[in-house]
Amino acid sequence: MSARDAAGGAAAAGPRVVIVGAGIVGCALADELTARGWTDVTVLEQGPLPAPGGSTSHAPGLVFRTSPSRTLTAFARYTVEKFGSLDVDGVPCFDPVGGLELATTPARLADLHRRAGLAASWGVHGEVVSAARCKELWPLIDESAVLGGFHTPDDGLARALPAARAQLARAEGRGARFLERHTVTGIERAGGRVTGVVTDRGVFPADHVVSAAGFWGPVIGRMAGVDVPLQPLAHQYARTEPLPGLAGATAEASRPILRFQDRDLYFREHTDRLGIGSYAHRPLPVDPFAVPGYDEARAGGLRMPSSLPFTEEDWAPSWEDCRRLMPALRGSAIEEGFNGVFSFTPDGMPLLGEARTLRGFWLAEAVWVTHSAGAARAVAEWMVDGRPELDVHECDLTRFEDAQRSPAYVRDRGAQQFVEVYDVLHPLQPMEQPRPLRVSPFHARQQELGAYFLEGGGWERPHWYEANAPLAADLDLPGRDAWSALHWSPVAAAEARMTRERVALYDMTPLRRLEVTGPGALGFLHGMTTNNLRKKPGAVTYTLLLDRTGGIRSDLTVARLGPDRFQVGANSPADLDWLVRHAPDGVTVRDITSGTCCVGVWGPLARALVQPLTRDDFSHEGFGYFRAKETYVGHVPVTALRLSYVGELGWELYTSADLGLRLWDTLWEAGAEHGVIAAGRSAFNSLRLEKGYRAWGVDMTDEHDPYEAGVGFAVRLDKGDFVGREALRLRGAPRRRLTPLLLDDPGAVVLGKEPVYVDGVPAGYVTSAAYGYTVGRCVAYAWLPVLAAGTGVSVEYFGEKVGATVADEPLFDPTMSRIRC
Ligand code: FAD
Ligand code: THG
Repeated sequence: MSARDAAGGAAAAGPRVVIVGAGIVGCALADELTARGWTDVTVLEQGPLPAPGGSTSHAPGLVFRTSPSRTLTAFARYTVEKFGSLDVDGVPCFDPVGGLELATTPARLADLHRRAGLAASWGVHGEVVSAARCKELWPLIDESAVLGGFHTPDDGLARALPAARAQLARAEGRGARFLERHTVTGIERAGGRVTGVVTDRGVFPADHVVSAAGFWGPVIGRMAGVDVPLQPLAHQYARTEPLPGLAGATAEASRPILRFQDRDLYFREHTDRLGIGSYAHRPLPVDPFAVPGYDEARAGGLRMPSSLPFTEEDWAPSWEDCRRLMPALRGSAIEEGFNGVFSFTPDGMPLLGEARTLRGFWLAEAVWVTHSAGAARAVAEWMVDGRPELDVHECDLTRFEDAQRSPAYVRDRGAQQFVEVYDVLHPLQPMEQPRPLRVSPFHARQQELGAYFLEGGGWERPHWYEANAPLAADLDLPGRDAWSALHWSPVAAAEARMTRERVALYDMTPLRRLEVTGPGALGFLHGMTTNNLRKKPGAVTYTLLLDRTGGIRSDLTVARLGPDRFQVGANSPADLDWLVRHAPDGVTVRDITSGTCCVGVWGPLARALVQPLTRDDFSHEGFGYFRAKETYVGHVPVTALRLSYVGELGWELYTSADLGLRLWDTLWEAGAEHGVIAAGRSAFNSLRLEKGYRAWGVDMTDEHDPYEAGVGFAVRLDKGDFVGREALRLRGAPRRRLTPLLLDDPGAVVLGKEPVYVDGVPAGYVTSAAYGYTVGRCVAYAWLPVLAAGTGVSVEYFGEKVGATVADEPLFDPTMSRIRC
């Protein structure tokens, strides 16, 4: 008899769920699942309850909601809302003391304005305040050291352990079981599904298992054969002795939680003491496999597994910084400190979702207290309803490529995330290590041309080529502020112009390619996507993957290369995951990105360049728009697709990786007489925005339907059934739209994520933006209420309001005369 049967109990509803770990995440998830009627929930915890010894047990609980990630901010907003409604014995689980981020350098002050913009975009109230106001809010600081601050009055302190207890109690009230001192030692599986969880005290059968084991995630993952790409690192937290400046305090805290990012420090009150956290020290990685569970006998209730001895030598410089910021600390000392362990992922985002390789095995890992309720709600919705309400693609555990899950990568990137946690990071800021990781076969040529590489998905991606600098010499471009000039060059403008006027080669290798084959492939893809795919081989179709509610999971190009053979141009690894999950027997879905490469040959002279290299007819009549051919270019077998994300005549040419360099050289040599150039992503992004082509994951996500996102043209409701069709039928008229804006001032630039004001009120946010070199204005797409073309709005950029006007789209070549020729 299993432990579960032995427990017996009341009839529980829903599938059998076992959650590993009763930290803040496990408790929140049990609460959210049982609230949705899944009450057969068992939470297994190796430590003693209610303080089992994980990261939650001593998290100081600062909740700053503002983040560049809209998803993380939404998670945090829900945490604040939820904890605000919870209490334990009358003590509320959230204390809205507010938040204050300080600037001591001009660059930081500018960044605080940018963060204020992010806050406005994501619905968080905050304002940039003077040094004097900072002093008023935090009397201990030396006003002369501070230039200003960002004050968010509704941020505050989460009481992490009480919040866990309150959610635990509520879940228990609905039938969940929390079993302490149960150490999970194995995950049972059969036929690609989880079937149960093994502990030192018996086996628990399960239909779903969620690892909420915090920084022990990789240990549980190994039991399930699933990579859990997180790196535990220790981080210093110390408390001062009682401070005269806080004498007489009765409340646990009354001043805002405080961040001093210029010195990688944060502060909170503990009644008459200060608690200080530091990210200033060297990364202190911890091997999760070497951290034992909680052993009360040995620990005497004090040393929890997530709390390592304080290292004085790492603390010393930070203590100096603290005393400079708060002179009152000069006469005081640290009373206690520890090095607390928690999780860092390669990109700093949580790991949520179901493993592709093991059905029913879920992760809810690398989640801060700040995001815990929101993340748990998303996972619960995902499990119960099949999808979260909120777009969580940035947290989806499938986002990492194979090359991004090696222990070495996870260790290096995790450490880097620790170092950068408070840095001012440009949206294009590339990772420094490990580089180069993935390179296309054209890499050597790109280096020769002086490519300025940035990194995405592990790929080295040229943003422009210094070799083209002479072409930029005579361009008359508006100047840029320092921020928008970072990772940008006027050479991009020249590359854009050459693409519109002559011909350019674009490395499209990182564009994800899937091969879908088998007798049922056509029916499968037709039923999974919105457009009509029942066309003869040789057709290419732009189509959408929707979820059941009609939200956009991706936009694809589907090339029918043979009766049962398709090449799909996709976006994120989640597309592969989604198609593999749904593929019936006899249909094979394979990611062929790594073994192949792609070069885009685009511009009015593209045909003149390519035609002499092939015996096939590349005329408009012989090779129409959105058609595919398998042919040869010089010595190289290629699949050619006639389409263009930059809005010019031309082809995407695909071949196997081994022949890539030969393909590039062939095109380069033939292009010499046409003045061919290599062009980078900076030009590419500008050109696609002028053309109004959406980027999935930035401009549109599964929170949006095709009509409001402006891709309704790819939906054929009359084609027969497809995923999302019924939901689309029921959708009303759009109340918001992905709206093209042109900034009024030809010299103004925004970069994305800025708030947009209509009639002076925040009404939406910019998704992507780039200077449109052909239209001579910055193009910005924004989610806004439905507005007529010509409406004036404003975009906030570093605290300044920039005028913009709703435009008609596309801004460039509405008659398609450049492409269909
Ligand atoms: P945990 O709380 O670690 O819970 C995981 C549980 O799983 C543990 O109780 C563990 O015992 C159990 N478990 C593991 N393996 C097994 C097994 N094999 N069998 C059974 N049970 C198992 N976050 C903020 O938002 N704001 C802050 O100010 C903040 N400051 C921090 C300061 C410090 C010093 C530290 C260490 C962390 C801080 N964090 C902060 C981060 C935050 O504490 C964590 O991200 C969060 O608590 C993680 O919660 P969790 O439930 O995922 O993990
Ligand atoms: N190339 C290929 N596949 C892709 C992309 C790509 N898949 C992912 C992503 N990029 C898809 N995005 C687009 C967006 C627009 C177009 C192509 C891919 C496009 N649209 C035309 C338009 O809207 O006018 C044509 C639409 C139609 O005729 O249906 O070209 O870059 N291979």
